Amino acid sequence: MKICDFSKSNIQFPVAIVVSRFNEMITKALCDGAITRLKEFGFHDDQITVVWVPGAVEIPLITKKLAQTKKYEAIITLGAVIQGDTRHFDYVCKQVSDGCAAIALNYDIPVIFGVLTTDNLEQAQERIGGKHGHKGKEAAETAVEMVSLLREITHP
Ligand code: INI
Repeated sequence: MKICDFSKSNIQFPVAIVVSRFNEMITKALCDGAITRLKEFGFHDDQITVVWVPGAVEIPLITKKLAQTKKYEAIITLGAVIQGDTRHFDYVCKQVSDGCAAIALNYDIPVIFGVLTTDNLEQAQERIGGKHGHKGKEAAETAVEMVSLLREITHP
C-alpha cells in the first residue's frame, strides 16, 4: 500500500499571492498570515510575489496571467467577499470561485482558494486569527502540501 500524505511537508518554491484590496482590513491580515506561515516553512522573500488587485472579481484574470508565466508552482488567492443588501455578493462569489477553479485545472497549478465569503464582517474577523483559525495561514499550508503532492505524483 502506498499512502501519500504530505500534510507535514516542508519545501520551498516560487509562489505568488494574489490578494484583493476590497475589505483591506481583512485581506491585509490574510496576506500577512500567509507570508508569515510561508516564512515559517523556510521560504525566502525572493520566492514570494505578492500582487494586489482591486476586488475579488479581478483575482482570476491576474491569477491566470501569473499561471501563464510558469514562474510559480502555486498561486494563493486571498480576498474577502462580505454579504451586503443586494445580490452583488452572489455574482462576485461565483466569478472568483469558478475562475480560480478553472485556472487550476487548465494550467495544472494549485490555485489555493483563500477568499472568504461571509455573511458579515464578524464572520470574516473570526477567520483571520479568531475562533475559526487563520485562513491566510491555512492557505499557505495548503499550497505547500499541494506542491509536495503534485511533485510526488508527477516525479515519484
Ligand atoms: N469585492 C470584494 O472583494 N469583496 C466584496 O465584498 C465586494 N462587494 O461586496 O461588492 C467586492 N466588489 C468589487 C468587485 O470585486 C470588483 O472589484 C468590482 O465589481 C469591479 O469589477
